[in-house]
Amino acid sequence: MARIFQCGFEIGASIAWYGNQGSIPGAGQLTHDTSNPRTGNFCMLTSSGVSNVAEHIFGAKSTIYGRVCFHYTTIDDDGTGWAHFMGLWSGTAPLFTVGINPQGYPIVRVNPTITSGTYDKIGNGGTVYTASQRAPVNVWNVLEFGVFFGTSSDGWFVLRLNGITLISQTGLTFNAGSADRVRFGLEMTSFVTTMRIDDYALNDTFGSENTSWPGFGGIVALLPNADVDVNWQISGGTVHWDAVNENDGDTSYVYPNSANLYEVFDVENMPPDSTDVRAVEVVFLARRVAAGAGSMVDLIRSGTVEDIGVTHNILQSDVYKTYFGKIWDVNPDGSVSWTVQAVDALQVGLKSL
Ligand SMILES: [Ca+2]
Ligand SMILES: [Ca+2]
Ligand SMILES: [Ca+2]
Repeated sequence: MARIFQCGFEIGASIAWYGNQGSIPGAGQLTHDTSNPRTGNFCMLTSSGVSNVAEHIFGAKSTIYGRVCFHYTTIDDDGTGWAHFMGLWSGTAPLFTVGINPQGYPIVRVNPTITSGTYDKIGNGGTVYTASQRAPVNVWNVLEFGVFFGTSSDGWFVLRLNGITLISQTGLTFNAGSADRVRFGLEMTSFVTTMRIDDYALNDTFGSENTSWPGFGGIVALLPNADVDVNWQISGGTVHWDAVNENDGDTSYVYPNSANLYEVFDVENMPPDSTDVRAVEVVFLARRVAAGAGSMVDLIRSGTVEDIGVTHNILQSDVYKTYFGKIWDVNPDGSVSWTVQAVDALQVGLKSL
């Protein structure tokens, strides 16, 4: 484990993002948009006050490096609000929040609090640290941080904007020694602008890859484009990959009618200008229509190696939800760094349990 979370909103449209079944009462679905994403086909967008937040649980981490990219159109010199992009939490306690203020200065909140208003899903209040440099408008900005959740005046964080360190703070005492989840999306109040968000990445410090600053990379979707080993039932078509390469609700989909059935596809190649691959993840949409069994596992096949991901207990729901799979930091075929060629040859899929 090294990359512990990533999201480029690449499945698109109005999806409830509940990660690995973490949920936030009252939180809205994230609004996706195809206009001017930083990378890939989609970003998150809003043009007014909003509280669209989802949660993903990754397990307790004492040191985290992260990235979120944002694009906004208007500086409000009189505004008193904020836009929050991400909060790192320990259970029900927020520890660390990043965002910007209406004047365009990045902000960090340490030990933020939860208020009773609408904008309480990521974290508010706490000790606020404000960067000394504005983020430029009408360009994609890369906001990165490193944070150590020390609980006895040994905590620290560093904040970078577009590769430049703007805040470096030590001597902090956090309310908990680790974060186990991220709340991501957008909370914006008293701040009128068009705000886009894209390309979240969180790394821990373990393993051989993705152990520090995420850098300026981005996330692209490689959609299924050929059937390889398809054994599920299909509705709304005859070619399996074509039923699962878009977000069209119940118009076309596949479903297993018994356990231990593979549904494996080839996927699109990397974009032609790609030079480096940092991680691979299988992300999919699913819903369960009735009570009963609904478990599946994500998997990849690389070379002659099949590697099984994480077990997903699909939620019974009227709407499709997004499921984040295992993140492979290295190619399981040889435990080596990914190459563009290896990803071009990759097969991905699910197996019913
Ligand atoms: Ca994107
Ligand atoms: Ca479909
Ligand atoms: Ca391919």
